[in-house]
Amino acid sequence: EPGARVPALVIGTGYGGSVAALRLAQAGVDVHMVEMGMAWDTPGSDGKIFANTTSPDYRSYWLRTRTKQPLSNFLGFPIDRDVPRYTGILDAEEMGGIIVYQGRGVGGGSLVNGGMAVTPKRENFAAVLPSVDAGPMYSVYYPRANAGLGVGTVDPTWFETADCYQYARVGRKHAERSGFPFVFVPDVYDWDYMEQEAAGTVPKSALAGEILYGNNYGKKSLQKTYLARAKATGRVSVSPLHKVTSVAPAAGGGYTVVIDQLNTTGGTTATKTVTADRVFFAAGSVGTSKLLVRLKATGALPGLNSEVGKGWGDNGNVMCGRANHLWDPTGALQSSIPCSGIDNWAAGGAFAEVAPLPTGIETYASFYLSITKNPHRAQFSYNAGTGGVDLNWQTAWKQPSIDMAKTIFDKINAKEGTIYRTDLFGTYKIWGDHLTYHPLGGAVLNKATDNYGRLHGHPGLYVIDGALIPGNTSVNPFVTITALAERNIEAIVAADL
Ligand code: FAE
Repeated sequence: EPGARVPALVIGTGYGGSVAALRLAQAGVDVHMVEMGMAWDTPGSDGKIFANTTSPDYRSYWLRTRTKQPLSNFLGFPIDRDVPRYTGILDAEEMGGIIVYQGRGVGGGSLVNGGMAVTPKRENFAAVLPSVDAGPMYSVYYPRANAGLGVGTVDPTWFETADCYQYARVGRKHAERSGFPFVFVPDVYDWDYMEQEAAGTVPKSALAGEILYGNNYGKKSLQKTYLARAKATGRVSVSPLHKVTSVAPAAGGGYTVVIDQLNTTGGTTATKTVTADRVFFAAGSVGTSKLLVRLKATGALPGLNSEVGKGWGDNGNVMCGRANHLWDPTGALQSSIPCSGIDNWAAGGAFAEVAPLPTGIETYASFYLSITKNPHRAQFSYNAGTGGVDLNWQTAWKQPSIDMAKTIFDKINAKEGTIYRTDLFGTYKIWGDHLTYHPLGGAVLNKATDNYGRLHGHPGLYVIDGALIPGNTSVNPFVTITALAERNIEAIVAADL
């Protein structure tokens, strides 16, 4: 309520925010979570909470009047369409040289993501988080995160015969024929539920192509895991459609937090002010970075150091498709939840997810999202003219990612006698190099903060999300974001409360 004082305020309800809320509440602290997106707990007129990927509607995009699909074209035809402006679930945020996709709503990215829950190889960890001791991460915090998230792996026996994973078996065959290690990728999707979908005994979600705009069944989003446990403590409240716009030291100690209440077309219906003893920035890499950069530049948080806004990367994301021969169909039915990948990190700097192309028709296409060792790092800066925050990422900075992905796919194409698809991202365009699903960094651990996420210069302010991670995790990021949050909040609860 306006004017209230809260012991702990968490900005955002994604992975970092959900871990912070649960562990603070378990330590006896009352927590208030502020989320700019919707609650996503009420069905629309079609009886479903979430829209299907094949038929985007008002629920699909954050305040856009036209869809911005990651695959913009199919067979040469543009597939974007008009939608009503609404506080929908997927934000395609255009940041200069790159489109950054993010989830909006209670659960953050867990609402829209593929659920791929990958722990980096331990030998790669020192490059991911150089200041963090790997020992406790791998013995305590990664296991804790995996358990809390409900991570599991496809039953390898079922995988061999499931129609919906023919595309993954073709991906495996081509990877192995070219000598690349093929790996199963764990996921938070309920694998038993997916088997029941395939058997036709339950309503379909993964097998109905649901993913980008939410899964109505089967996916264990944060709403079903960390956030459910946090709410069950009785100490956590959540305000959806509320956006934090300012945090500044309060006269009597603590911080004054200014919050806009939004309506579903994005308008502000009220502005509220609360005081918080502690504030946890968990608005995601972009959300947290933009807030901190603006608050430093405008003098609201003058003590923040010059590392704020730096060290941002795209996790080296790049996408491509390959056109298979007619004897290698990938299946008309494809599970929207990927279950496998090709690991060429050590030799070529690329880890490629064998991704679905759930169009409902046979496409003879293999589709891949690669995570690469892209070295480029961008910086957020305040734009006094617009009052906004810009990111200086250059589109050309994707070239190293393309080169690394080619270490896998040029070889496979040569071996199979196949070519790249040129119809998925425009006309005659091979590489999906215009986007990232994995924004990381902007308030890097042990630089903008101490080694546990305490922001320098303002005691009681913390960063606890993907902004802490300097640009790359070598695999999909949310398990690392969750495990790091578990590590940091344990230290904060022990020492600061
Ligand atoms: P995040 O989950 O983004 O949560 C931040 C929350 O803060 C959001 O709900 C925002 O709406 C909210 N917020 C932002 N600004 C404000 C403000 N000013 N006031 C109030 N609330 C605010 O942050 N990762 C994987 O590991 N595996 C995958 O399979 C995978 N697939 C993906 C697919 C898609 C399409 C996308 C978009 C992402 C995918 N990711 C995947 C990335 C993953 O979802 C992402 O790294 C995490 O969600 C980031 O977690 P954070 O806690 O940093």
